[in-house]
Amino acid sequence: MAMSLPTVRIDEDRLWQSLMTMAEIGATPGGGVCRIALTDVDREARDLFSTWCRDAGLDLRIDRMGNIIGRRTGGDPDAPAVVTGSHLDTQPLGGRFDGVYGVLAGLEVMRALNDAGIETQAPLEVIDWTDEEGVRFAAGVVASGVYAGRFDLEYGLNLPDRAGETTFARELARIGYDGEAPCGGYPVDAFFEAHIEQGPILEQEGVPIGAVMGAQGQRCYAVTVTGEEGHAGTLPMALRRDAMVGASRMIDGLYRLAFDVTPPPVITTGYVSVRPNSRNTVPGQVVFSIDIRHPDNAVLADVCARAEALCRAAAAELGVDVAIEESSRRDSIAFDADCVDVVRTAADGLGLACRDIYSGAGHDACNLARTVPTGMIFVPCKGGISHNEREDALPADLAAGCQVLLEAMVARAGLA
Ligand code: HGY
Ligand code: MN
Ligand code: MN
Repeated sequence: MAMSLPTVRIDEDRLWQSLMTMAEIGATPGGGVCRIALTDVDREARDLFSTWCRDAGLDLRIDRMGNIIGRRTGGDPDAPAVVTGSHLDTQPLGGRFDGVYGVLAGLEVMRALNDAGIETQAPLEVIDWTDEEGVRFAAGVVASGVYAGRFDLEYGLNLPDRAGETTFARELARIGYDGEAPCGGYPVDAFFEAHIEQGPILEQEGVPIGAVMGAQGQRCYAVTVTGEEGHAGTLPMALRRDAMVGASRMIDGLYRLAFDVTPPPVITTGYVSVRPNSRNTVPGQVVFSIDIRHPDNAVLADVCARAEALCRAAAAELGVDVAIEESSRRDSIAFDADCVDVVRTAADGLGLACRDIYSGAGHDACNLARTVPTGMIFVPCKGGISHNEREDALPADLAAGCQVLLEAMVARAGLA
């Protein structure tokens, strides 16, 4: 397919400026962003995105999981839409591009088509998916999961936050994004997500576009280690049931396990909470997270079984109790061959080098791919750094990915 729209160019400066303006919301002293889902800062970002969508003439709706959907009608307004989007929420010490690039690149596609006076045959939509990162509620991508039919609505709305103080539904209502539109359950023609690679390959190879083939599988756990509180000065070591020592032994074992499998999984303990968390009390309870990922589902299952076994063995050795709760799981997923090809062809038509690539990170696209033809477009980020305040990307790379997104969406939607 030749380039379908030689005259329609996205505006690199407008895209960059939108990203920098959005990055001011939740800006951290280290140059990153903290916009945790369903906080007041998230609401501020949502409000700004909603205003920009309206300014671009999009019809705006909020669905039951708070997903914000900007719709640009087409020649056939009843045709299933070609959809794009990503997430505005971030990690606590997140970057200025993870997620937000995909949302604002989608908006820039709409703006560029407006400027050129082009109408597509199928409608286009751009979505901000609620709580992709899962920092406060469960293990992430829950709103796109409900939309794609992976989770039921009640499960999503009733999710407790990690502190056990509120629920997803209450926080949605508190920030005014408890929408009434149905969350999924209607036909969608295709979904494309533009995202920084969050890894080093594209930058190292000097390739501006990644045609994403799929994403690895993932399982997340919350592990509760229970011992007994005691006096740090009087309780003899031999009599202690120290939950911190138990958790430490398990976490170290999990780290070593990752180097004992080929090709290796990735295993991370990202949070630990200690009770009573006092210098001079032997910890009675420690709760920690486990995030295990691997491209091969069978290997992933085997690594998870070994991980659980080593936690139980450590507990038995130290005389503490252990409870292991799975908080989420997602099999590895392959994206739609036609959508992957549309991305490759769009890059080729623009004279942009493109290579097939596999995603180590999870994305909302992984949920959509279960029921909708889905593709992703990766662009380089500096040093492959992400989930880090130093996350960075070049305006030209972000613009190139956005131009490919425009071409891919129009190729799929057709011209009115
Ligand atoms: O965890 C992930 O892979 C995504 O960045 N939320
Ligand atoms: Mn992301
Ligand atoms: Mn992320």
